[in-house]
Amino acid sequence: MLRGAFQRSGGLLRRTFDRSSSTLAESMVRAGAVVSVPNDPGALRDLLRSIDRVNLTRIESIPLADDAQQMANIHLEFCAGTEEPVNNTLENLRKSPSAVELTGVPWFPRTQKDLERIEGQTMQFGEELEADHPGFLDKEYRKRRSLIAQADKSYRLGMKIPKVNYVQSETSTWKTIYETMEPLRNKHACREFLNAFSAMETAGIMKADHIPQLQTLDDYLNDRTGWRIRPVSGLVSPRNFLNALAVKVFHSTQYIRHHDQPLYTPEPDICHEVLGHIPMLCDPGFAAFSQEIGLASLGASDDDIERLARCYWFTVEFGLCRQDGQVKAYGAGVLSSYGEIEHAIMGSEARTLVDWDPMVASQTDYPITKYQPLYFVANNFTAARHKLVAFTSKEIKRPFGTVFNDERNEVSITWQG
Ligand code: HBI
Ligand code: NLE
Ligand code: FE
Repeated sequence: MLRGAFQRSGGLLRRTFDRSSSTLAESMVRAGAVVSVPNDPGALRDLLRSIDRVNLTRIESIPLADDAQQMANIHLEFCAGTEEPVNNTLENLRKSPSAVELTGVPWFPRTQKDLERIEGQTMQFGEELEADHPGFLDKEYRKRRSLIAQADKSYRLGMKIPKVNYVQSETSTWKTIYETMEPLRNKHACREFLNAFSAMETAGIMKADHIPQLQTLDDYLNDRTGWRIRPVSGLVSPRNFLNALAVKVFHSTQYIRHHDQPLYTPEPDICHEVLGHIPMLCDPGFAAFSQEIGLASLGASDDDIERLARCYWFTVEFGLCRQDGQVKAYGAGVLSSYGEIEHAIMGSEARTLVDWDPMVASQTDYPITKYQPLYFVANNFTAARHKLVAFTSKEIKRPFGTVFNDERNEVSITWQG
């Protein structure tokens, strides 16, 4: 059971990994293992002999269900500059007489600080515009974007998020979206969104003629639900993106879409993040739902990451819900596109609505460059989360469970043996 032990770059949506920005820490080969050893004297010592020529970065016992339990379960993580010693250690562990059961698990964060290890890793799509993008041939636009990207790339934990001095044309794109969206949002957005949005307007953070700075939003959001924003220069791999949700971190872009096509862009941009995601993350029920997807993604196999990414897409990005007998929008991709919101809510012939069902969503493909043909409709975020938990606890195959410890602000591992 050692397949998928390495942290791999995700290939979903056929975007490739940009390694040019890797620093030394990021180019380490990392692996983890959850090892079951007999609860006998000497067993742990035998196990540790297996660990050779790698840096042991975590060794932690997983709490036993009770003292009489025969097996102790240990979560190990280690890294090295090349694959060979890491492979060798996994091989040794597998042969160790004490390791009754061993499963290689991809590296995953347990705290916000752990995310330092994935800093600076983005996928190419976000930074190198593709040929059909309105900004592809616009040299000025491209220059501007890479300037903003450069600042975000050098962001490290603990720093203030780089401030962007948006120029007049950028502010005017924002204003167009903000104002065009206003009546649509009041008509079609769910109540959680509208409450959060008007609170932000009252606080002076949301307004039509000024793009808010991510640092301001980070402080505001952290006060409400304990979530943090990390600036990022483009797309993060699905695994890293979902893993971060488990520790209440949302990766956010800071550049803005091309001014020629404000009504819809396939990429995330500052308008999508701020007019879609951030208000929703101020709602505790929705935040808990998002975090649950993240918790399920920790140490999951590549296949399961893909299934969870689909669940994420059909809820956090493009989810609809029922409120007072009407269909409303809560997905950020719907809330940030004045083209798509009308299509989603009113376009009766052009799209299909089905009840939120994670099993179905996890198997359904979606287009990423046009309006969605299919939307899932939830009843409320608590019910939606319960359905998700029922699905992940049955369908996501891992040798352990993950829960968030609010007091310690970190993920705890539980044994489900
Ligand atoms: N990266 N920066 C960024 N923003 C996203 O919204 C995003 C991402 N990577 C993957 C992703 N979204 C999802 O669609 C899933 O694949 C998890
Ligand atoms: N289509 C959305 C918008 O135009 O705001 C962005 C979606 C990002 C996944
Ligand atoms: Fe998004």
